[in-house]
Amino acid sequence: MAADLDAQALEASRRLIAGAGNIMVLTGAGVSAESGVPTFRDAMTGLWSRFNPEELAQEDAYRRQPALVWEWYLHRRELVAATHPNPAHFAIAALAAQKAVTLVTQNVDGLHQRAGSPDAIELHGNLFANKWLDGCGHCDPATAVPGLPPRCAICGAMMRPGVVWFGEELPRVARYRAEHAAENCDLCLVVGTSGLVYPAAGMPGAAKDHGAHVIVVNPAPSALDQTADTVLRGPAGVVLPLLWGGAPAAPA
Ligand code: BV8
Repeated sequence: MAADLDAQALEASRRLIAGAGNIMVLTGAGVSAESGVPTFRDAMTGLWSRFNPEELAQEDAYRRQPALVWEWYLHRRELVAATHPNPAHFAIAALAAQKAVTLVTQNVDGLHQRAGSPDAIELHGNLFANKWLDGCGHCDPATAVPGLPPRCAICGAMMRPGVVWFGEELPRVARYRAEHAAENCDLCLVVGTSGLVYPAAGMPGAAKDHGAHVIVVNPAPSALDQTADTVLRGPAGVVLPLLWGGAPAAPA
């Protein structure tokens, strides 16, 4: 067991989960760390080390340097496509088979879905989705002019990744569903997030304000430790299977 994982806190958390009615699980990049997906701020290795991801994941960066930003997303797609879900993803999928769970993720890597959580609410979109920047409404990927990035053959609009950039509103339905889950759960399990990006980072606090017990799982201190009733200091791939047993499955 992870060195600084408190056995009493673990046992108390096990009991809370077993007795919970509605569980909200909020995940961040840390849940995919053991799959080898660099966390949002780690993705800047090698070629990308001289850039700040929060500067690249912005619309004005895309308008200024479309080829650079588009290549950054292609690079991240390659990284993620080579990974597989880890025991943390599988454990969360297994929990949903036993309890009423709403899974809300800040991640864009699609690993929850590949681990068997088809209804993962993606607050920040998906790395592998595409959409258009200022499209004409008839932009069609099938006829797009290839390039970095591809462009609409009709209006010349740039294709862009289907993620939520900083300064952009979250998808309305996803945000509504996540906030509803936060306000109606009796247990909020926060896994692998630094708790720095809003409005996602405000959701555990909203759950607590509505009477939920908040458990944080993270090997390192996070901005949400203050909100937590219980902090389990360990890696998600180790802690989650200890909390309720995770169904191992073949990597998708
Ligand atoms: C919004 C998709 C309304 C893109 C992402 C100024 C101008 C505009 C907005 C703002 C502003 N100032 C503040 C804001 C709000 C802003 C924000 O919160 N900024 C922060 C930086 C202060 N939010 C927004 O802009 C949001 N929209 O508010 O719209 C609006 C509109 C206009 C103006 C104002 C408001 C949109 C936010 C979405 C941004 N898009 N991703 C892409 O991926 O390219 S966010 C991106 O970063 C990720 O998706 C993720 O959500 C976030 C990183 O957070 P984490 O997931 O927590 O990852 P991190 O690496 O930080 O931490 C990993 C954790 O895992 C660590 O704690 C580590 O200890 C732990 N860990 C490591 N290993 C393990 C582990 N845990 C468990 N097990 C392990 N093994």
